[in-house]
Formats: sequence, structure tokens, C-alpha cells
Amino acid sequence: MSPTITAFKASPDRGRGLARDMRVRWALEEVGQAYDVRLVSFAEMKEAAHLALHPFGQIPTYEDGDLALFESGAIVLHIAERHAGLLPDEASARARAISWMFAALSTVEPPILERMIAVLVEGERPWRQERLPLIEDRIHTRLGELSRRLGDADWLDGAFSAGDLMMVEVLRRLSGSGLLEDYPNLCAYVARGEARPAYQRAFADQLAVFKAASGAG
Ligand code: GTB
Repeated sequence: MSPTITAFKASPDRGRGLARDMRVRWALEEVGQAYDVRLVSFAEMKEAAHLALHPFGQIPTYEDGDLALFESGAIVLHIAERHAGLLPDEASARARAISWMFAALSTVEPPILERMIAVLVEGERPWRQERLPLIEDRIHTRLGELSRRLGDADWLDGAFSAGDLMMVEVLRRLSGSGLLEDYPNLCAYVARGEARPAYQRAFADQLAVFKAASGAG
């Protein structure tokens, strides 16, 4: 039996692959694991059946047999640990790749998420004009540090890993902000991730969901 993940029935990102099911889809594609998708509306996410899977009523979730997981990081780590292709075999390299996953989620993503909230949710609030530059300074600090560490390497620590998958996914959330463009090596890094066939398949699949929901064909 294939695992089942959940995703938005109608993603507010209009098929740009910015919701967090995208990182799970990409991981599953990288390891060659077929999967099913159950689409949920915003209302369904808050109903008891979904809350039993996800205590915060969000997507993505992951079900495989009697295992049910939530949190995109935990799901990607689970996939990476059970299949070859996303984590190195050697123990220290494997631990470092996992460090990069955590770095993406708990060091780089938070200020990026704060910016998304400030722009998309708090857009009309009086503090926005003052708050946005402060958030963007914090993002620049992280991007500068990451850019220096990556240098001219293709990936963060040797071969492509779940750490890169997660970091590319987090950096993609800056698309349209203009912030990443100050760091050509990070732009090239994201483009390398997006060029991977597994990424392309995952992106096409989530776009097809949006097109079907919006009648765009
Ligand atoms: N920490 C959790 C994880 O990593 O899995 C966060 C999960 C999460 O934030 N899920 C969001 C959700 O279900 C979807 S991805 N939100 C509904 C709710 O909380 O009620 C976040 C997201 C949403 C929309 C866009 N967008 O439109 O661009 C991008 C990202």
C-alpha cells in the first residue's frame, strides 16, 4: 500500500508549490515512493477526522498503514530514513544532513514566515511599515550566512540530501520578494533544486490539483 498525504483542495498559492505538501511530495519523488493524495478544504482540516491526524488542523499529514504523522519536517525525515537517496549512509554525514534540515526549519524559515505573515495577513496593520524592514534585516542576516557557507558548492554538505531539499523549499518561499536576488549563489542553488526531475514531478502534480480545482484545465 502506498502512503497517503494530505494537501489543500484549493491552495491559496495558486499552484506555485509554496504550501508544505510540496516538500513531502518532492521527498517521495526523490526516493521513488508512489503515494496517494487526499485533498482537504479549510473546513475539513478543522473537522474531527482531520484533527485526529493533525492536532493543529493543518496540512500536510502522512499515513502509512497504522502510522500517522504530521509536521512536514518529521514526515520528510521519516521518508529519508526509510528509503535510500536522501540521507548519506555514513553516520556523521547523515547527522550533518539532518542538522541542515533543522537549520532550514528552525533557523532560516522563521523570519521568512514572519515576513509572509506581515505581508499577507497583517498587510493593513499600522505597524507594517516599521516592522517589515526589521524582518527583512533578519532574513538578510540568515541569507548572508547561508550564502557564505554554501560558497560555490552545489549543495550544503556533499551530495544532495534532505537538508538541501528542505533548505531549497524554505528559500522558495521568498519568491517574488526580491530578497534572494542579492545572493546569486543561493538563487543558483534554488534553481538546481528546482531542476531536479523529482522536484519537477512533484511541482507538476500539485499544479494539476490547482488547475483542476480552478477549472484552468
Ligand atoms: N509546521 C507545520 C509543517 O511544517 O508541517 C506547518 C504546517 C502549515 O503551516 N500548514 C499550512 C496549513 O495547513 C499550509 S502550508 N494552513 C491552514 C491552517 O493553518 O489553517 C503554509 C502555506 C499556506 C499558504 C501559502 N501560500 O498561499 O503561499 C504558503 C504556505
